[in-house]
Amino acid sequence: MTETAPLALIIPCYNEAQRLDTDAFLDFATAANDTYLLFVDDGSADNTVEVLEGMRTACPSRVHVLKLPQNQGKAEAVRQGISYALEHFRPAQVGFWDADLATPLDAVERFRSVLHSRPDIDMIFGARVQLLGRYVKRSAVRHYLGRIFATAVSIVLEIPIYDTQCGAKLFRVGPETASIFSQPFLSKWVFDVEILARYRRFYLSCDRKLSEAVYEYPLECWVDVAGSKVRPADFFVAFRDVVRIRLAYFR
Ligand SMILES: Nc1nc2c(ncn2[C@@H]2O[C@H](COP(=O)(O)OP(=O)(O)O)[C@@H](O)[C@H]2O)c(=O)[nH]1
Ligand SMILES: [Mg+2]
Repeated sequence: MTETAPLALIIPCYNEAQRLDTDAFLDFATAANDTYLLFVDDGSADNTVEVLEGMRTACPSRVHVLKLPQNQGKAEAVRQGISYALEHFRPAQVGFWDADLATPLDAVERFRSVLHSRPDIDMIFGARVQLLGRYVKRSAVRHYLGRIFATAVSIVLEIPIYDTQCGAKLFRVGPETASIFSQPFLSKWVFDVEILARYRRFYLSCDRKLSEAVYEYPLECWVDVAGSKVRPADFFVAFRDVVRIRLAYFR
């Protein structure tokens, strides 16, 4: 079945049965009548699939579930979700959102309004910037590690980006989108950086600049939700992956 939707939002889920705020997702799905939610179960070992099926039953027109037979990591779960959504829903916008709702869903409409008002922008990235008047709560350690990482990425990608790793991102669908997501990523952890590297390579072919196509949206609210499966050692893996991305995409 092929459907059309202005927005298809992918929510990668790995062992999320305990954390998933099903009411928040269902309220959002019911209110946003031009949006499909595609939950991708990444081979969870808990009863995530049951929880997802429950949401689908409650709102079958808006909630879809894609089940991966085994755990493949967030990068592949997002990639498969986006490819599936492009093929089945023919959306005008796609995106992905962390299942823990560290970024609340009300930011989705704010991101979309930027895509509407700025035709020059192809992607909106949530940015976790601690400014007065906003509620951005991250542990000091994660904040400073994040700053070091973002600085390294801006040097490697040669763009002054503040936050590549926030799990809230939307993309305008264009003729290039399917091919950006068609091949598995090299990196399990910093595929966000790899997406940028892929767009950069595409823009080079049409004389555009990556830095002029990305909009970082300073989030009004972001809360580090307990239960993260990312370990401190992944910080070093992330650096290694950034180097691999540079070698693979900047030749
Ligand atoms: N850690 C992890 N997350 C996954 C995996 N597959 C999908 N995800 C999803 O990726 C998102 C981010 O995970 P989380 O543990 O909150 O990471 P963090 O907030 O970046 O520390 C959540 O929606 C997870 O369910 C996986 O294999 N490992
Ligand atoms: Mg999280």
